Amino acid sequence: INSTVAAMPYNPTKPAEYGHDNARAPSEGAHHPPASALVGASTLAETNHSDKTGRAATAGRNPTVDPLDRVRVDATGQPLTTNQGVGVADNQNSLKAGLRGPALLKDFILREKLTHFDHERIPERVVHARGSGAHGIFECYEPLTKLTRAAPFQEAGKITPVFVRFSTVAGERGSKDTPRDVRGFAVKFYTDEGNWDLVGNNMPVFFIQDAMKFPDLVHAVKPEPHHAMPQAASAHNTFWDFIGLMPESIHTIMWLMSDRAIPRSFRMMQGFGVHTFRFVNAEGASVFVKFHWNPILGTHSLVWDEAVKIGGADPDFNRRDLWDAIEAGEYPSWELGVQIFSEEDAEKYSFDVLDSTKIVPEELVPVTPIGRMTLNRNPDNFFAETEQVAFCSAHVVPGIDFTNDPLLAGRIHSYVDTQLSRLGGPNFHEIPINAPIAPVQNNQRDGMHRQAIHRGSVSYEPNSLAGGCPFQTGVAGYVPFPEPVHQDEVRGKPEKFAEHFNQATLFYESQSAPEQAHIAAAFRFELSKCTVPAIRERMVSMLRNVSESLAAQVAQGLGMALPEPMPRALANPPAPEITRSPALSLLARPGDGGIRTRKIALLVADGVDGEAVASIQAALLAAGAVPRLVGSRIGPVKPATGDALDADASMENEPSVLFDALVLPAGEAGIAALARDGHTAEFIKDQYRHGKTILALGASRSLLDGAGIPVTLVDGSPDPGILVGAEESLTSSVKAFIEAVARHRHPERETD
Ligand code: HDE
Repeated sequence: INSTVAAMPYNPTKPAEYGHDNARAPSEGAHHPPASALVGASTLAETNHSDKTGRAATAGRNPTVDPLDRVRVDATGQPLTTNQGVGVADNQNSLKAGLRGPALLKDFILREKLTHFDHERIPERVVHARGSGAHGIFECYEPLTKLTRAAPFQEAGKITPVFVRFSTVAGERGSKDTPRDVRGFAVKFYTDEGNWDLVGNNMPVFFIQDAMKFPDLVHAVKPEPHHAMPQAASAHNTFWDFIGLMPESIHTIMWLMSDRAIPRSFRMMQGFGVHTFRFVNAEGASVFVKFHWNPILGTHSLVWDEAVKIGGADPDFNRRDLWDAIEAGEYPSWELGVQIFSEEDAEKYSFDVLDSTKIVPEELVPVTPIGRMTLNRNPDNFFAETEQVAFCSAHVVPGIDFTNDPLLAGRIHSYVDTQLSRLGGPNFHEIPINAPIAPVQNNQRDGMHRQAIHRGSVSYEPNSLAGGCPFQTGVAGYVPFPEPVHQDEVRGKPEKFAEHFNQATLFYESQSAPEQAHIAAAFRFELSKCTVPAIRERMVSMLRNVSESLAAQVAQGLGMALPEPMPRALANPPAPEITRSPALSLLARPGDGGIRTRKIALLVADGVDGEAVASIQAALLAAGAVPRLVGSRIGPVKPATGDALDADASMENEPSVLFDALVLPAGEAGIAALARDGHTAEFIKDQYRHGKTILALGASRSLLDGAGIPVTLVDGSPDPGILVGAEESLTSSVKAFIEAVARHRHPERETD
């Protein structure tokens, strides 16, 4: 081949990219072949073996690896080919009639390459366009055979593979991770009896009660159609115009204005099935069930100013966090909990369990943990897996059934329908990430992109020519719960659906003081972006039915007089069962009390006390955190004591908002050098403003003073998140620091 290439009429003064003899080609070994999916389970990332970002992933096999192996492609050591498998001799130059002549139409290799490229994009999801996915497993705690015959819940220890996709809702595919928004939490269980998709959100309630209103809701929140602004934001006229006219949305709006709408991490948010579903057991008996995912790391949020700044510093903040944690072997995990109640109990509640704008308070029906999900493998290819995965509320398995929630009914239709245009036809179930591990046999045939090659002459049932196969399963397959239906056809809503405010009040009253303050601030921010005064007024009049104090704060924040309360649809609404639900506050969800995977900045400069830096770094690594040495620039740092340090981040490329906590070093010369850099005070101020823990060692207290940071709260008591430690008592200072970081944030510091 080489001699043929050499004989070709190259322009001798302008050889192909790598030269005639490939002299400038990357040498063998200079590229990084992916770890073979067939041999081990670890995936490739430059951070995989870095103690700066955690520990190396442990090798382990995920059950979903096996079925997908048949389609995984690894080009290591392989020649380049066309899609027809023809070797490509030259991937640099199109075919021309002479070196300066016209390109030739018969260059099928160029045309195939460009044609494929022209069609690389597919339509993004109409909602939830931006998302991040991962593979994992679900493990059942105890058999639930009394309640359901659903395959994942039949035996203690039973493992079911899953694929999960987290998402924002309103933003486009390339938008940022940190807008104020609901987050999607969609789980595909590849069960032995077919795929079950639990397509949930990180909030337990939804804006509307009936699928009829979904397109209106989405049109209202998406960028306004005349100028396509704002991107990934609800703070604009059309959204609040719609909400003000839809009092049923107010409960979900309270969640949306709370810190739940700006999660610190996908790994630190709850998930909810939202609707009431049914469990059905082998005898056909049914109970109502609501699904809850509770993260082992606790439920934690950003604060708004931080979320806004992260949007610029790292728009992939949540995506990177999930990816890095899994690469580092810090597999995130959630407990699946269920609330189980009977139809008779449900009849008695003050709200309707078919209304997706209502929760069933945990104080009324406790959440029982039934299993644990762990995400332990990143996708190999974002498009093939995360983009092409198709979730669908209609994907249920025997043992799981629907209720008459009118929102759910619309979803059962919508998800299949949307894939027809998004994934280009009715065979999207054959795309590897969507294919069940349970065998698929039926008489559906043909259509775009059909993969299966069906054999034989029979594609109908009943048949005798194929011996009646594939045959109906009878009760072994999916049998719907025989819910009796005998009513007139009407367009309308049940009476209890008309009560909108009890649970909005319950949510607000159950929050801690800082959480309530954040809700008021969020309303103030969002409504201040509405340019039509009547829209602001309508919202504040609605808030008067939730909380007079909240309405007054928001009105004050908007510089407006309090309007009359909005008339209620029900003059005498049913009294709520409870008026406080501690479970609704983030304070109820601290997690396991550790600091695993928390990113901690250790500021460094020439002249810092290197021994202290190294020892803190080691202690934080031992606690499972991710300490990073952050300098004025990246690269080597000469400490006053100890070994040379290597700053792997700078205050410019990894600003303060990307870290959960901060350590200021000891060492006079180093402190002086940091004080000379204008970024230092900004870095410290943002840590402080966002309620994070700061440890100031030795003389670095002067950096706090320089940034105007007090070490006490406004009432004069010590700030529990500001620790000033002497170098001699390093061990106890670091211990206190770790405990303070585990509290996530110190909201007592906040003044608005
Ligand atoms: Fe969705 N929703 N939705 N939704 N939804 C979609 O399906 C829809 C609703 C949720 O990561 C779409 O494949 C209707 C509630 C998630 O791929 C679409 C209604 C909840 C995801 C659709 C709702 C959700 C979607 C867009 C009201 C929480 C992302 C692309 C009747 C329980 C899944 C797609 C993923 C995606 C329709 C309301 C969660 C258009 C009609 C309530 C997590 O089919």
